[in-house]
Amino acid sequence: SAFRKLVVANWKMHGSLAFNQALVEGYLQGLQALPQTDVVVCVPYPYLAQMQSLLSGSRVAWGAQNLAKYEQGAYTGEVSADMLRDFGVQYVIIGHSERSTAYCESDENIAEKFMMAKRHGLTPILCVGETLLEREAGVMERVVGKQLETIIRLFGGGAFTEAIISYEPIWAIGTGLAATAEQAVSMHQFIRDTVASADQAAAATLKILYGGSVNPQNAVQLLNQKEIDGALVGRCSLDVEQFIKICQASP
Ligand code: G2H
Repeated sequence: SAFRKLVVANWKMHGSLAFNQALVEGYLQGLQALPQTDVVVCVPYPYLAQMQSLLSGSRVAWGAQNLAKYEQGAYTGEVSADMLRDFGVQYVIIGHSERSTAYCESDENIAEKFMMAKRHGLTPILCVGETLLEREAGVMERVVGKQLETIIRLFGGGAFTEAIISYEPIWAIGTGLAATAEQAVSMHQFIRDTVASADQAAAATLKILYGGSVNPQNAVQLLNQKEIDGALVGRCSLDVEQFIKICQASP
């Protein structure tokens, strides 16, 4: 598509003040030679203030890895969209499978969080994807389609305007086994078509990333596909050299 490639780091539950500072300073230095790539770093909540102080005015934006589906109230342990905005957050990962499995998030819950992000001017990075069993049974499009349809049914296809979807096949997450470019391209086309049949204009503004064991080797193939607008990178985002190589792989 016509977008600049976007590489999103998902640190998951890793980091410390000292580790993070070295890592983002490394990112900023490495990115000087790579003006063609946009970068976002999604960090654990306690480090958002650190990102705001290290990255304000730089070309790297920062994001969170989850948010509450409520505005405010008696929800112990939850963090609201307004709170994220207080720390300059622009992006938020929604519905990562590590959350939907471990914390039993339903498609409806995820849809509500997605809209909460949008209502507060945050760009949602919605994760969708199938398990290995579902792929082997040939129902991966049905599974991903249902994840998208939940949002379309509740809020309409226009909800995807300027949103980001990350296709993350669950069998590829943290396993070292990434999807092939062919598998990813085919699902990315399905995702854009599904959104387009609900809202053509919204589909044209939607970025679709690939996530799941992206590394410097497979990034070249993946990021050079026109259907793949970027990558969501877990493990390899924790190492400056590997992360910069992945950014370098984008045309
Ligand atoms: C998929 C991905 C980023 P990893 O979860 O969200 O992680 O690159 O470690 O597979």
